[in-house]
Amino acid sequence: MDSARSNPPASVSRTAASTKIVVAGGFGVGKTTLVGSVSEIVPLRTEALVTNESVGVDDLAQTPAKSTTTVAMDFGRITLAEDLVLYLFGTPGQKRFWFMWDDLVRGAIGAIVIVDTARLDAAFAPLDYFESKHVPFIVAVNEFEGGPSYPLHEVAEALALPDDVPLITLDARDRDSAKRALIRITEFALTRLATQQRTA
Ligand SMILES: Nc1nc2c(ncn2[C@@H]2O[C@H](COP(=O)(O)OP(=O)(O)OP(=O)(O)O)[C@@H](O)[C@H]2O)c(=O)[nH]1
Ligand SMILES: [Mg+2]
Repeated sequence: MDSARSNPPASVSRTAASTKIVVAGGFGVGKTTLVGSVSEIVPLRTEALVTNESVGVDDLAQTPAKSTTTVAMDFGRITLAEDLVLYLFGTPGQKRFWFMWDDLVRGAIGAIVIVDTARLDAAFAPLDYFESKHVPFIVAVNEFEGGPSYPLHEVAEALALPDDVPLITLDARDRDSAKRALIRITEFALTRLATQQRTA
């Protein structure tokens, strides 16, 4: 762990506003990886081994290399600007743990829905979820090496994304890339909030 991750500037922690962002998506799309790559504190993880009991319960066919899975949540923190701290909550991806999403989403200003182009269909349920909850979200295509690569407009079409939903690419393992995604959702959510307040 480097010192920048463990020691955020003291002035920031005393004066900054804080807000909550949810990192969501289907099984194994890179949610835990993203929270871990940007967090300036050691992220809290609730990983359990993927065991033989998972066979037939979880969709493991497309993720044979995956040995652990999130069973409750990931938690991390990043100071986006001197006056803005984000608390990051990563959801579990497996359907049997989705009952926890309502608790994780409560109070969040926005969400990043991560998608893997090899398993685009896994994105529909998370997208429907955030639409139904009226939580602003962006969609981030996690570019796995060797995975199918499509132009973003084709991904948007395949996912039937509304025109106003931002769609970006991402490498969940890369801190700068993950940070750009967080900046995007934060700007998007704050703009939405401002629009709602103007029209209320
Ligand atoms: N090649 C590549 N591998 C990645 C990338 N992001 C994540 N991975 C790998 O993909 C696997 C799944 O990542 P996780 O971060 O555990 O996925 P998750 O969405 O949290 O999974 P669940 O919590 O089980 O739903 C891990 O082995 C990661 O190292 C990426 O951008 N490229
Ligand atoms: Mg996870």
